[in-house]
Amino acid sequence: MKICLMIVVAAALAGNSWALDRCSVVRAIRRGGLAGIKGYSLGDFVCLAYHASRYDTSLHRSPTEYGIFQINSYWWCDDGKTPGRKNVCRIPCRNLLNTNIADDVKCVKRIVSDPNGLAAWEPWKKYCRGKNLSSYVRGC
Ligand SMILES: *[C@@H]1O[C@H](CO)[C@@H](O)[C@H](O)[C@H]1NC(C)=O
Ligand SMILES: [Ca+2]
Repeated sequence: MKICLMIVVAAALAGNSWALDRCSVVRAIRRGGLAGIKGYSLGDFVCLAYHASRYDTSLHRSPTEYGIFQINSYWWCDDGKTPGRKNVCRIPCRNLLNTNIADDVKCVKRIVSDPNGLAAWEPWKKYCRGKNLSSYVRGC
């Protein structure tokens, strides 16, 4: 039992990632009031989070993309190093890598208000736009 637990802990540390479950993502997006903006559904935002990061709030594989929505450090957050960064969301990029995604959702709300809307995200265009997204919100 103890060994079992140690293996689980070691695996979690080695993986260094923190994925939320789907319904937690649904709830945070709902609370943030994203659904309905510019005609986008709750499913559009959940689908985006899934295809951007697989709900991994710690994802930071590219040096300029942060967290569950892969928010970019040129326009939206301050990582203290991206040249010319605008920090439109007024947030340190590291705050986009923790498991509280209320602030991430708030930043998405700002990003979506731009003319491109969700088309700012390639994964949304590729996997979510025009698709039946009911499975992303089912049961939550
Ligand atoms: C979307 O898919 C679900 C089953 O996965 C189905 O029940 C529903 O009718 C579909 N909606 C549309 C608009 O096709
Ligand atoms: Ca956060």
